[in-house]
Amino acid sequence: LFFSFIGAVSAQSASNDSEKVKWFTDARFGMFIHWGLYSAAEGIWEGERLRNGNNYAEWIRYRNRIPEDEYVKLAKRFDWNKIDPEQWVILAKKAGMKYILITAKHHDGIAIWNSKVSEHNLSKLSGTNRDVLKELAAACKKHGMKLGFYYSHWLDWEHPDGWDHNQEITGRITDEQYNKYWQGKVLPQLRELLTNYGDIAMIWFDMWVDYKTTIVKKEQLDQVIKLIHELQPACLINSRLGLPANTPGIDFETMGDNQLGAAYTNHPWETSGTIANSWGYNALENEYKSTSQLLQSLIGNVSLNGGFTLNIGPRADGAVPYEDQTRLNDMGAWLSKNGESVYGCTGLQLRSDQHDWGRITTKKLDNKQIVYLQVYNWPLDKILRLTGILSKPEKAELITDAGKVALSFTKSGPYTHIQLPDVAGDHFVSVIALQYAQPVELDEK
Ligand code: FUL
Repeated sequence: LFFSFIGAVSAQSASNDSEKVKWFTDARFGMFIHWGLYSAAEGIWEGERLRNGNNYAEWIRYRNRIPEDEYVKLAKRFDWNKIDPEQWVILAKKAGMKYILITAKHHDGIAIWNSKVSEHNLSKLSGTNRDVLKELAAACKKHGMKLGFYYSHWLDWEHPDGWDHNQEITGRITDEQYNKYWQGKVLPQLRELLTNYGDIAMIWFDMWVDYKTTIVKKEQLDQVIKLIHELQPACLINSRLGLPANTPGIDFETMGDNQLGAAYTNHPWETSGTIANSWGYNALENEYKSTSQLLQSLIGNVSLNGGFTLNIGPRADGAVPYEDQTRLNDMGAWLSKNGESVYGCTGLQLRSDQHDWGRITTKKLDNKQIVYLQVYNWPLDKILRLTGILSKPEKAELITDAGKVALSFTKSGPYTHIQLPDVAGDHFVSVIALQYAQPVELDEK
């Protein structure tokens, strides 16, 4: 009796867990927003660009050793007449994104909402009654967009008992001091975030390291998980809390910054990526990824069972850089045409990814299976060679601006050869949908 009871409980919770995360694994594409006090510095401090290291403009306080009293003055540069969070939501929607994730508190320690827990918040510092998260939550609700919060739990360069990995700003602190920060800021701020803004889809914590190698204690992480489960049981938690993806309480894995998937992974995961180098607005940015590159990051991850959270770094007045907007609009146009090959899709676990023309995504539809060939390179000889699927498709169709166009194909053993028209289906990535009567049989040899 005892054992069967245990079995029943764990089977139950496993299925609940996959139910809980299903919207996320179906969504595949979301918007990250890095916006905080640092946005007003724009990556430059007193005529000097970011000192050493990467180009992360949201790190300027740390990198350029900006004293607290100077840093908080940046709040005066926020133009509340212009700031309009609904514009971010409209842009995300147009881009085909299914959720928004915003930096509620980044490493600088400054909450961007009207936090009662700490005076170090943007509303207070910039002298407004407005609460950007209230407005963003209302706009998300209005437009049917899921909302999640980034929260820097590990690093906090404002709090006297907070942590900085090199111990240069907050100094050497003891476990007891750190626990004061945890109990006095982290937990109460999370409580605010999960109480005052309606349904929160996820809290995205940020720590690249395992808790074992730093000051955070497992017990403290457990307190966080417990609090979230108590306040909003449906809210997802990412692995950067400091625990591996398969730990109970961790709903999905977050890869390294801009680190795309390398192999098919069964548990839910995502990569967060930038359009240029920085996450926060950087006026000196000059290396932008192309729309094709960003689409390939999204598709490549989906083909390995992952998702993609693409960042924008608005300025202090809320404006989204033109380069970000154009890419998002182009991705949205592509998704409105080819979205069926991304949303709700995963990849095929072929023996090896032998295809030089692109990637494969797939989904089950009733009893059928659709396999999407994501063609990055349109073959010059107009024959697309697919290897590794033994089943014969019922039909092959190219998705074009004018709708789906039937293609002829030949089948022999593990090879499916598809005859292509002269003109590609899309100038970024062309999608060919192969429909199979049953789940496909793969070539295991
Ligand atoms: C990193 C942070 O240090 C960066 O500033 C940025 O927020 C990125 C998404 O995660 O770990």
